[in-house]
Amino acid sequence: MKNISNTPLNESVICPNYNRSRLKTRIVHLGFGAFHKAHQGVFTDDVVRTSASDWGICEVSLFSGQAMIEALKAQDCLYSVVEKGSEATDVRVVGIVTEAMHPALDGIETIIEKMAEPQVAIISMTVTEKGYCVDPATGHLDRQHPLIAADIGNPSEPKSALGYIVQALKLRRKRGLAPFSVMSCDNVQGNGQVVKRVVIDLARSQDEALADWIETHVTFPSTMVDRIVPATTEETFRDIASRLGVQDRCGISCEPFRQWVIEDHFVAGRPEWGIAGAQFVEDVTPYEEMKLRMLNGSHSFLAYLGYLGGYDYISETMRDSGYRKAAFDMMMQAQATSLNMPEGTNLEAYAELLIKRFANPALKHKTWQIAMDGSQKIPFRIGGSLRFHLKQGSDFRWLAAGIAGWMRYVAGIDEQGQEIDVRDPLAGSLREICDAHGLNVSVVPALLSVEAIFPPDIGQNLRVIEAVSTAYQSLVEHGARATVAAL
Ligand code: NAI
Ligand code: CS2
Repeated sequence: MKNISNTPLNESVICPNYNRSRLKTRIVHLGFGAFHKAHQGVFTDDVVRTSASDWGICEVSLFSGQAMIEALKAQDCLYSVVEKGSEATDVRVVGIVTEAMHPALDGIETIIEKMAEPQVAIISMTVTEKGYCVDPATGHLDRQHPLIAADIGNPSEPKSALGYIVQALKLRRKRGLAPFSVMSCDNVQGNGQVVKRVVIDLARSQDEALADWIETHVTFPSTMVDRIVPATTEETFRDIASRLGVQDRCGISCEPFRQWVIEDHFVAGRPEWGIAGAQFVEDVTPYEEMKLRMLNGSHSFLAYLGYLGGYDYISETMRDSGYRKAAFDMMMQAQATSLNMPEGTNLEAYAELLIKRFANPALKHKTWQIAMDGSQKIPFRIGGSLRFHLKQGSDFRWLAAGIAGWMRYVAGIDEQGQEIDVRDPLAGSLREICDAHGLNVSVVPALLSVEAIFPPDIGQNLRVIEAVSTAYQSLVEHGARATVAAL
């Protein structure tokens, strides 16, 4: 079958300018999804394009994505990235993937053996916020989580990403091999510390000595990652095919902007990602907080209130002056004020750039996509800044409106009475709470009592209950557009 590896591509396509046979699998990535392809894949490709780097990646998907891995194998592990600016579009083929695996195609053992190969130095991951199986009450591993319960019962045939990592480390230790570093690239606050905690918790459930060895020898650098990469649709695939000259079911389309800030703690080396624009720092916390609060926080705000206001895409919300102004005010007044940034950081310029990026009409980023998994996202995006304002006694009306928008959204019925397809690990229990109250403001304290999302210092705070109730009441009486305009 004609594909990207065996068909001449359109002349303007940028193809690998290096001999791919020099690449070795030195990274195994878990979660070959939209974001990884357009972010870590592109950074690593840039390093190989401009240096003698031999860092290649074995791509693994553990759950969904079997067809994607099959397609990748069938096209010699090449895939395309279309970078869509407001004016120009660039198309490139990424060549750094050396292998592709899925448990249903290759078997669990093959993947663990790959991770345990001596030259593998980094296990990186984009497994979504929920892939870390954290118990929000303790910050430790949720042992009741179905994937984790299964892994504890049968460690040699893991299901969770964490289970694969523990098994691979166990093999390395047994064979006297050096450890690797584990690098999370998910939008999780303190992603390195989080994955460290849950990996060690899982290891400890099997073998104390293994857990101690991991604690001492494995590093878990935290990262701040940024690039807006909407999920692909049939329209995206048609667009990619017309630009390439051939179909690519592994292709992805994204914005031109990309940013990566990484803690430089790698036990077995790393690619020179700095060549490609990554920034190495001692502590990524301020950058992570900046991005999670200013970008992702306002994204969630726009997603819930935009969806309710009848907007399918983020760029549409930016054409509504009320939403555009509210998003900027939220960034500057609710989020930027809560940050403690290194000297010289210009948060106003950052906010202005975010508004421009959100407005990019070439990106079809669905409000519905960003609205997904709100229970996992809200704590990082809104929780920290809300705490800051409660302590300062300052104004947090944008945060309250965002939470109220989420509450109105998870009720599952939109402003026109149409069903909303709410995707969230807690969707069922949230819907039960909403159904018991109807579209009544009494639902606000009930939802604020869900401690997995709102710890008691937030959920039981009277100022929070009052501000969210006011915003919720406005949403029910006047709708999302009027509520946002009035902010
Ligand atoms: P995606 O849906 O295209 O890919 C998700 C990947 O995660 C798939 O390979 C899937 O198999 C895997 N996965 C899902 N649940 C899992 C679980 N419980 N355990 C192990 N693997 C699991 O999503 P996309 O766009 O690649 O986003 C993934 C994550 O990347 C996001 O949740 C976010 O944390 C981060 N991210 C995404 C950005 C974007 O604009 N798309 C930008 C910055 C970060
Ligand atoms: C978005 C993010 O889906 C979401 O929740 O807020 O994926 C966002 O596009 C990225 O973090 C941008 O880097």
